[in-house]
Amino acid sequence: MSGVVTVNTNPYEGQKPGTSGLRKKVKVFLQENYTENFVQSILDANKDAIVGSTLVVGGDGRYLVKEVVDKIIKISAGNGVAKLMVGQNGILSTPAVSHLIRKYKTIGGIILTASHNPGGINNDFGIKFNCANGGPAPDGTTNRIYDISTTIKQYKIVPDIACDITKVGVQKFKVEDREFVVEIIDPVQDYVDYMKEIFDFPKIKSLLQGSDQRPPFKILIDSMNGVTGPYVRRVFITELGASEGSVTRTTPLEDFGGAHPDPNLTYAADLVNAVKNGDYDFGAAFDGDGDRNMIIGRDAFFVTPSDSLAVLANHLHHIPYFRGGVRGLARSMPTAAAVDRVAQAMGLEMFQVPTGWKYFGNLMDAGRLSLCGEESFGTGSDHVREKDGLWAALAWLSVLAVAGKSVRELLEQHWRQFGRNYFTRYDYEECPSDPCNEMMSELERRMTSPGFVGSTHKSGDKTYTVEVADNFSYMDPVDRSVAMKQGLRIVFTDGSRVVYRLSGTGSSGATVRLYIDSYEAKDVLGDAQVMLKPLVDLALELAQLRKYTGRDAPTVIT
Ligand code: VG1
Ligand code: CO
Repeated sequence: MSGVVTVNTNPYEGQKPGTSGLRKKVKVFLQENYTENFVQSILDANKDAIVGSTLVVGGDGRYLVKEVVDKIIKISAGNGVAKLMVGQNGILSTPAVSHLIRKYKTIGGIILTASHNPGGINNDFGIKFNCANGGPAPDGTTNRIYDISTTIKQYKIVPDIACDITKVGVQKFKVEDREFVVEIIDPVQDYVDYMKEIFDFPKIKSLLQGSDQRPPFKILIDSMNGVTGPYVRRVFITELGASEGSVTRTTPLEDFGGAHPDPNLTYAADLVNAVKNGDYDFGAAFDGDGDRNMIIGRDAFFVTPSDSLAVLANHLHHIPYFRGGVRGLARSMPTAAAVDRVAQAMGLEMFQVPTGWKYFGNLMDAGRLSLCGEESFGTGSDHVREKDGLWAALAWLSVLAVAGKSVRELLEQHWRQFGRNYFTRYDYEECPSDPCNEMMSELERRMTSPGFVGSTHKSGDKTYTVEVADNFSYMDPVDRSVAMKQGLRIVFTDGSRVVYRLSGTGSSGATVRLYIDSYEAKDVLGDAQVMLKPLVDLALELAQLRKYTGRDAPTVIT
């Protein structure tokens, strides 16, 4: 029998969850009681439900995941949690956690990830709490966790629980007069079973293997040394019969092999080059925790996430899960408006929420939202309450199996039907914080001054007139909660748009994001960087971005 020990502690500053959980350098989490404080704050924020509850725990395999799983086991035991479901070796993708919470009706889960941020002792770690609906905790809950962390005085722990997380099976412990159970689960099984319900696997399999009518469809799936490796192997190799050569970097590594596990044209350059130089019809990459996806076609034809969302929306009926009907569609505010046109054509409700997946959950729970996405390589549906990288790749393959077209042909057909929203995003990573904050407040002051709306701006051969200029705010239509200051937005009379935000997922300095979106009804086959050049120049000029960031060029262009 083990006893509960109450340990005195002092609060740390800054345990404020950002866009998606608390993310800091590993060394910050290694400070004495830093992690314990935050875990106890999560449990205290759920005080009424915690005794006798079940929680799911797992992470993306990065450095520190195993040690923190062990702490969570001991602190959960100390706080009267009845059962933990833990991924073997601490491994669970973010969408898999969301699914497990929903399937086993737990009160929530704790996800150990800093997502697309690099891992290893000198890089990032993160802790995120998801609620009973499987989704990231809403602002109300994360604010409560933060408030508790600012005054925390003690945490409760059972130090002498020794739980082996390497073996699948149930381990039972006696904690004072209660039983505490840890079930170590196969991280992949439930998730793969669910994918087989959602999609027509035989159909995808015959696409990949080819038939009398059609040559094999060659794919390359890149897990970027992140958590999706084991999921990708089970789905593509075991279930869909793909060859070893169709998957790459499928062993989760603590430092992601030194890679930046962010599936975009810059950080997933290996995949882009392999597809460009090889004989592949389709490429996909996922981020560290498996919720993001990048889709490319033959010759590395790039599908912007905003277009990906619109194309999937338009073909959703090809996926068995949606045969019962599609409810509404949604995107985050900075995401290009391509999907809005599909919603209109299909007569569906369309929502525009702030950046961050937590804002989609209420709409899904209310039965008003089926498919949603973000420009930041996030796509997902109401099958779980997180974005889901592998799901997106399977959705694309399902659509391609029916359409009998290449990725490029499908996109070009889409643009001819709906017109094209040209989109680009510029990221200026890890800039000095103070000047960036100043840039944002100065820009907001200017944008909201009298005379800015209606003003005209020349750039290249174009003239833009401001129609709307605001700091985006959102009222949740379900619970009427309000999120303020979600990004500076300038919309021009021709419908084109520039958006400025500071990232809420970085662990140091400030990352500035600039989003540009412009619609063309007919001229749909241009190059986005060329088409958007006047608008980009204007956006840089309006914010004086070069001056404040000290950067001539962005770190990443999408
Ligand atoms: C970024 C993206 C946002 C996404 C968030 C979490 O946030 O812009 O769209 O939801 O990351 O994604 P920010 O605040 O840095 O812009 V993940 O895959 O890092 O959990
Ligand atoms: Co992620």
